[in-house]
Amino acid sequence: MYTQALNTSDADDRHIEDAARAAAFQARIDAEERIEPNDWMPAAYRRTLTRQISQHAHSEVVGMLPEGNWITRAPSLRRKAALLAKVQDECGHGLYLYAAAETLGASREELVDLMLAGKAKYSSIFNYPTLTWADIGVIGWLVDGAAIMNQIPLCRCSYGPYARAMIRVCKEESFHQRQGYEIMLTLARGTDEQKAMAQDALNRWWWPVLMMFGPPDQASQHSDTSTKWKIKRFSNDELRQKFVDATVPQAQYLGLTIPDPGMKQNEAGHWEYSAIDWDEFKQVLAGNGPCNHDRMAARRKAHDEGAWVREAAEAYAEKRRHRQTAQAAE
Ligand code: BYC
Repeated sequence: MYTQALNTSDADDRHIEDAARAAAFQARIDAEERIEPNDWMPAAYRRTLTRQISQHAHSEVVGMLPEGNWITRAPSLRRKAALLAKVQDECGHGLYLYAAAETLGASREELVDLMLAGKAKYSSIFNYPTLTWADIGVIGWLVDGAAIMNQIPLCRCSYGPYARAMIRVCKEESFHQRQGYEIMLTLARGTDEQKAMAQDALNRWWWPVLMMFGPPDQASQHSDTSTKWKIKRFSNDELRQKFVDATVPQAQYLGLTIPDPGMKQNEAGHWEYSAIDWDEFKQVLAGNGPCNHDRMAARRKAHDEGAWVREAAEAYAEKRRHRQTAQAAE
């Protein structure tokens, strides 16, 4: 009878131990301490970060496609060099992010395979086509502008490797945003035809860019836990509003019109925008956006064609390992 009272199973002990660790973990987060790869973390924290960081990495890599489409058609050597550098930067961002995700125990191969199998998401925005040169201006101005708004707070994310990767990414995104705005300024001050092209690109990209920030707060399933863990510092709607408020004066300076006739500034100075078509967002996430099929096909083709590079890198690493073992044995 007495022994029964003391008879807790290993599983119960583990449960108590995990609860104590989870409390200590949350206390570290609340104290603004950084969590590093070898620190204990709840499995759900590891899962949510692996999901977010890998989706972010996939977005950077898929995001090279719409702009890469214009490298050979950029209107001057200067534009070509800047665009080439920007697209290379996006590739670099993907690599830092896969490396950050790997510190959580998931290999880059397995994360990439999930994306290629259609099981991991990438940003909805990259499922829209780049029809004219003005789209390249709008992507830099608005897509990178939205990315900066979302990523600056991620520089203070609780997970060290992600937060540190974001610092460099944000610096580079800032160059991208200016590059895009300068293209828009040139077009907006150009001929009537160029100005019309700039306006048309703004009309097509405005609403998809607002969707980049994710579903409205009441429909955002991960926000509560990600906020508690200080992965997220602002909600999807808060960042969307900050972006709109920052962008309206930039559009005014360009002399372009935001395609939202119902938009008005409230007494607090915020720009109130009309309802977003969340059905379109859901369709794009479900694989039915204008370019989902093309983007996945292009990624799968690039992956298959890069198989020999991965094999060569493996063979070289193996050769180096052998050499090092042989040298150590001498
Ligand atoms: N597109 O609970 P929620 C770039 C998903 S690349 C697709 O609010 P969370 C650039 C979400 O994943 C910029 N899916 O989620 C590159 C979740 O689905 P799962 C990419 C979206 O994570 C090249 C579900 O909807 N930036 O800058 O709390 C050239 C519910 O959402 C989207 C990042 O990845 C979307 N737009 O918040 C130029 C930033 N939105 O996973 C530029 C890092 C939501 O349950 N990520 N979903 O199946 C984040 O900050 C957050 O993950 C989000 C979403 C704010 C995007």
